[in-house]
Order: sequence, then C-alpha cells, then structure tokens
Amino acid sequence: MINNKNKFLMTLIIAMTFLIGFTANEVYAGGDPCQIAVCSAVVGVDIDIKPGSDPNSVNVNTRGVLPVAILGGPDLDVEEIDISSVAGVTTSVDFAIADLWVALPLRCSVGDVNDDGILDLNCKFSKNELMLDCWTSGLIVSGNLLDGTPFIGSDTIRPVPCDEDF
Ligand SMILES: [Ca+2]
Repeated sequence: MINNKNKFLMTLIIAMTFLIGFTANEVYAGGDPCQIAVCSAVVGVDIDIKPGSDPNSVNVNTRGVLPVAILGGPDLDVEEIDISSVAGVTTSVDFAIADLWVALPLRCSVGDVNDDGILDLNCKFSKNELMLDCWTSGLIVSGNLLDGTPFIGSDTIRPVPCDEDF
C-alpha cells in the first residue's frame, strides 16, 4: 500500500505540473500576456466527483458521462470561471507518462449542487475520453478564472468492478 501511495503522489505531482503547463499554454495561445505573478498564483478549488456520492464509485466498463462539480465558496465565485478553460486529467496508481490525457468537459452549467446556497459549476466529462480503467485513482481539474488566474483541484475515484488487490 505504501508503494501505491507513493505512486499516487508522484502521479498527482506530475499531473498537476502537466495541467498547469497546459493552462499556461492556453493563455499564451490566446495572445494574452501571462504575467509571472498571475501564472504562479494558482488557486486551490474543491472538486466533487459524482456530487452526493462517497466513495465515488465509477463503472469503468460502461460509457456515459461523469458529473464533476467545481464547488463555489467564499473565495470562489464560479461565475468568474472561464468555462472554455476547464480541463481534467485522471491520476493512476499504475502511472505512465503516456496515460496523461487531457479531457475537456462536454458541457458545464452553473447551479447549487450541494445545497449550501453558493453556486457551483457542474461539468460533465465523457468517461471514454477520461480513459478510465481499474488503475484510475482520481481526477484533477484545472482551468482559469476570467482574469487569467489558474485554479486546480482534485477528487478521488473508486473504479468498479475491479479487483481491489491489484
Ligand atoms: Ca454549492
């Protein structure tokens, strides 16, 4: 288990670096000046996969959509999110660089998914595009606010039906 945990942490760090680079490249591609102060100040956000479920059991053998909420809070007004910048990448306990595959949400809409009175951004990802398998451990979601500030957050996935003792 310690070995798997270390692998997971390594994957998380590499995937986050990868996604932040992806986000920064998007800013460049848009022709906007990416000021160092803005690019380095990454906002941490709360992600809730399958809102209302815990653990987040996801059938990796079926297609369909995976609902992923970016939870609004006192420090995050989800209406300030540039929806076109939202992207996800799965983390895996059996990490390989080739597994890093950025998926864009099929669609996102604003609504209060957890009934706390604060709006959330509810996105649907294609399970197929996320390349889910029995080694999937979670999903990292990144994007930009409309002012260019990047944000990132993650939540865990429990792939099913899978042998837990792989
Ligand atoms: Ca809410």
